[in-house]
Amino acid sequence: MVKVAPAMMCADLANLEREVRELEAAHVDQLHFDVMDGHFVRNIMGPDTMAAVRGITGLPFEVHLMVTCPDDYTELCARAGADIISFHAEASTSAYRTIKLIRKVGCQPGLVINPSTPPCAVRYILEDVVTITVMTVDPGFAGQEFIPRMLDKIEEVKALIADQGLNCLIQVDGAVNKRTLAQVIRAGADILVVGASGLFRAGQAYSTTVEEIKSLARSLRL
Ligand code: S6P
Ligand code: MG
Repeated sequence: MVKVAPAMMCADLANLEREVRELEAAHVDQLHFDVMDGHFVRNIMGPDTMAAVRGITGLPFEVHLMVTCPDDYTELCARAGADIISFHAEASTSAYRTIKLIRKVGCQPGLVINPSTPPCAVRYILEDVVTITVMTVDPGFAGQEFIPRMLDKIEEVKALIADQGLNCLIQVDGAVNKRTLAQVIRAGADILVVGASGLFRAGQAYSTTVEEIKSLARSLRL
């Protein structure tokens, strides 16, 4: 079953508890928190929002580290309530060490690749992570245009996982919405990060959107 992971930077931050209750009622699978250092990407956002939300929900949390030094953030994110910590292949110069640090703080590791990074970048790390996130926009901001060439990359990552007989899940992040959803699911996405256009500003109840996504996934995967 395809999982739905709302990108919380797109939620109404002035009404966060109400947002979280509506997402729980819509049966989302986990929450996606973007953390950005203003260096790896131009935007800035720390883990404080995640820590605040940890106090009000038992949903699994994944943190997407868009930072130059992921090793410096593992403990901070674990303390703020992360379950999965995802870091960028382009940022970590010592990915195996980063993975060890993430496990040491009691979290599960995930790897993220930018649109211009080839799928072979995940080849020697697949068995050590629980998710590979394929970015379908350049990281840093919500509301960008989907990059269609990424569909091939999702398929290629899927094939690499199958070749090695692994259970690692593919997450897709960036402009996943009504226009792109079916292609992303067909290409092999297991977890969909949905943000502005895909959920929070889709103009309908979150429960309707989540149900639409899940029933589309069921029909495409039958
Ligand atoms: C983008 C960030 C994402 C966005 C997400 C939602 O740098 O990693 O997680 O929050 O993509 O935005 P949208 O509007 O692209 O769906
Ligand atoms: Mg993200």
